[in-house]
Amino acid sequence: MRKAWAAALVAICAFAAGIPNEEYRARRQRVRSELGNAVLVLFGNTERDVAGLRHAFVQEPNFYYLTGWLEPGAILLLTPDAETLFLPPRDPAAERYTGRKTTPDDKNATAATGFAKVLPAAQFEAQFQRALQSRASVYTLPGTPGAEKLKSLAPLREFRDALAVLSRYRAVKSPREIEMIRRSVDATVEAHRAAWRRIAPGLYEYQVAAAMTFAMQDGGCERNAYAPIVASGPNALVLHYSQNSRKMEAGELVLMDVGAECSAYAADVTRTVPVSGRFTPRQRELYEAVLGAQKAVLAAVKPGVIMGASRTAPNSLYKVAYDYLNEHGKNAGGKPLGKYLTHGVSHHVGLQVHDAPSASYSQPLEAGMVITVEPGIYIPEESIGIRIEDTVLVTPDGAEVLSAALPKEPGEIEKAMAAR
Ligand SMILES: [Mn+2]
Repeated sequence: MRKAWAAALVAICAFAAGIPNEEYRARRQRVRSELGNAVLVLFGNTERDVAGLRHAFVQEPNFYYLTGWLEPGAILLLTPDAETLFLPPRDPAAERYTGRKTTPDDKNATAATGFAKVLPAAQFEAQFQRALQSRASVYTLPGTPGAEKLKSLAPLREFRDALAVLSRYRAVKSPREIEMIRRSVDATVEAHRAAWRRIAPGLYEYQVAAAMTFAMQDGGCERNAYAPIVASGPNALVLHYSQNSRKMEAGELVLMDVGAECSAYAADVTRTVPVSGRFTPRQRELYEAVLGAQKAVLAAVKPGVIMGASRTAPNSLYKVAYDYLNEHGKNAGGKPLGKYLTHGVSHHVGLQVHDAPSASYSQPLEAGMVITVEPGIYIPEESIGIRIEDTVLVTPDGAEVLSAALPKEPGEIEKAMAAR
């Protein structure tokens, strides 16, 4: 049964892997139509930037969003009336280590890249200068080595932030992107279920992370979308804890913030469960407060609302969570819980787990955005951290919880863990 499910997911992932070249071309066309009197240059990652013995090569996400191109060292030049992809020359020594790469004189370069014009990277500078002759400004990713290089080539031009523009586009997902994210979320839900089957007093956090990573990759996803957080007991107070080196004890909670990346798209899901399978009364009380806050936020998600980055931002998801926590539950001294909400409750999810990184927290939500809903409380005096996070699609009239298949009611979690 499980095998069949996994095989089906692999098949779906293989299908979904093909966002067709036409969709990337349409994205570039949209950017070009809004360039005005500017050009846009994006540098893909090089193997030197990101690959090594510890990490596999990953593409720069903005470059990937506009090209779908996964090979290293490429450069994208967009003008209002043309688009060009520049590829590096053949490097037989490097190819012995990392495999054959496409070059501009390969017969299939146009079909493989989806660009009518593919040129050697050595021609980039001349083409860039020519494109700039009649144009005033350059969009690129600020603060990158590429941006510094462009500034030295065009010191008198105005430089603009391409990340701001592309984050705005990237925040609203296409139907195909939403399908990809659904696959990643489904595999992530299976990973959490696998963790629940494995968790027990005496087990190390990395053993739970291993069970989750196995389930995701076995389910057709290439990798974790981010370093898995398996935080037992006091480690749950550390928001991005990733050592995963502690032995879990009976009576503690374990927080798992773990998500798959399938065909380049991330999922982001957190559950907090009891190590020995049953919440203590106090754990359950605090858990119910977070769960209530999470449901209140989910009920508030719809177009027009903002995520918000402060406790007072009006019409914001943040304020909904903060207010709920202040009205439900108390700390050991009888004070409200709101002050223990120490991070944002939402962010975009997509090609990156924190997607569209430059998108504003005060930008109104739109249908087609995919965000997290993840309130949490972190109470050092009680050595307890609880976060509940779902990946959510904003719909025309509300929200669809993509990770709804993963239980979060305390009774359901206890039941699932008792059934092992
Ligand atoms: Mn998150």
